[in-house]
Amino acid sequence: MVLNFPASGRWISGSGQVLKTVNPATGDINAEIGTPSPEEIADACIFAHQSAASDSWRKLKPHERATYLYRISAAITEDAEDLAQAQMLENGKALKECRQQAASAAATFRYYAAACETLESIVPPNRGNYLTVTTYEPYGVVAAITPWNSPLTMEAQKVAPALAAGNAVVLKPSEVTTLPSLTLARICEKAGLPAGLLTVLPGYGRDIGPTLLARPEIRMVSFTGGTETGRAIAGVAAKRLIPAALELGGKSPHIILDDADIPAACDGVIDGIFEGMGQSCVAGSRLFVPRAKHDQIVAILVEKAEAIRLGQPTGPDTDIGPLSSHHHRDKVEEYVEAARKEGGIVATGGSRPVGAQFDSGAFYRPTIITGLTNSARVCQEEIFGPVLCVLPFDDEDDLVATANDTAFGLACGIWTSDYRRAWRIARSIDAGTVWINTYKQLSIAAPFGGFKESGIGREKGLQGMRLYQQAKSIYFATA
Ligand code: TXE
Repeated sequence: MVLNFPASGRWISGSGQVLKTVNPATGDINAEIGTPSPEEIADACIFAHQSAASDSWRKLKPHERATYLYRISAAITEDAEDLAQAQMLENGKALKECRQQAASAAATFRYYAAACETLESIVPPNRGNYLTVTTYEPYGVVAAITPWNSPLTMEAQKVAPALAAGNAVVLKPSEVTTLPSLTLARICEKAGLPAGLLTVLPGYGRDIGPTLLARPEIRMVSFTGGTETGRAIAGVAAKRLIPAALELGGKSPHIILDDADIPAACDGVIDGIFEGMGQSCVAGSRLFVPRAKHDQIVAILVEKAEAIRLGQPTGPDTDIGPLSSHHHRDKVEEYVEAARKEGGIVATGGSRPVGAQFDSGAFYRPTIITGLTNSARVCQEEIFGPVLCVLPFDDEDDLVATANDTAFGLACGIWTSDYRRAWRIARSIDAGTVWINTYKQLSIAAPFGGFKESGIGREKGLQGMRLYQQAKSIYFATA
């Protein structure tokens, strides 16, 4: 049975080529999903535009719009297991992590419902006989283009604030993970969200993306994915003069200073790279350690990496599942081979796990590489897999210069018992997020995004709602 998708106010089968999604843990087909033709994309965008412009959405007071978001949040909580299973089937993340992400999606809708009710317009200081009120208006229709690594959280992070801001959303999920987006759309419908405010267009980026972004109804695009795709989308947005928010890749430095609590730091490093199989934009993939402590730290990390339990995502004892696709595993393997050729020493991992349960899945062992310098290809390019490179440093200046010597600037972790050093280094690192004595803690209330080639714009927090609005200043004469 081919699954339908919500477009133009109903669930349609689409006349594009049918998309098949694959379970990366087993190689089995999960689903066959319809995709839209260019005409159906056009119709869906026109319908979304009408829905955004209709009085029943455009003229709602923010606290009235909030009620929809509260209801979606409650409906996500009710159907959280469906969302978690849908994501697990398609990207192979351990079920327990998928469940946490479904809960986080519900919290995101709740947060933006509250933001809707509390965000204020501005009355700027008055410089003459007039009163100015700055209001924030929606763009109309926003395109949200999302990746496969964490669709549950990333889609909530775009859809919730864009709706809260008064827009309609046309969501283009990754071709690898469409089921979670269809599940979210069902949940929104069940929660009473009016038709046309959330459209889902399944399909390959190269097929859907150019047609979608060329549509005049699309007035803003919010993208999360790889840097090269982001660059292409920015090019289209520049030609059309529409804003593009881009959350892209990373090659984040994770730093252990000589005064750190080493066992705690090593736990943080292991989670920071191997949780979710390293398929996280903020994965701490370059570890900087004091030269004198290099061997001691590597020995601890190897022991911890070898204790990680790989397995089927449904397994109650599974820490990490497979990579999200067999194709992606090939890419990770190529990177490890490239590291070997450049003189890298594989301290652990560097191969597929052996055993019947791993035979047909896209599994790969957590891998730690030493003996390279920061200029090696694996230290410069985003692998997006379970591969950690350990790099020794000599002093703070050398550390900061080398940590910043990358095209990316997404995140950084620092482990130290000296808060002054933590502050100094945190301020010197080019990154949108810095963690001190923790890693990968993320709050919906704090802005998130990248420096340099890691992106443009900030999602999350109150700015994450303003991202989907444009300021308008209205002047009233007072004399
Ligand atoms: O990403 P793409 P891919 C990085 C990571 C990964 C690499 C490639 O390094 O190995 O990117 O992954 C849609 N117009 N990240 O190929 O292509 C596509 O269909 C419009 C980092 O999966 O960026 C999908 O919905 N859309 C990352 C989305 O873009 C297009 C998360 C992301 O896919 C398009 C994922 C086009 N021309 C990968 N081409 C992060 N920052 O978290 C593709 N798409």
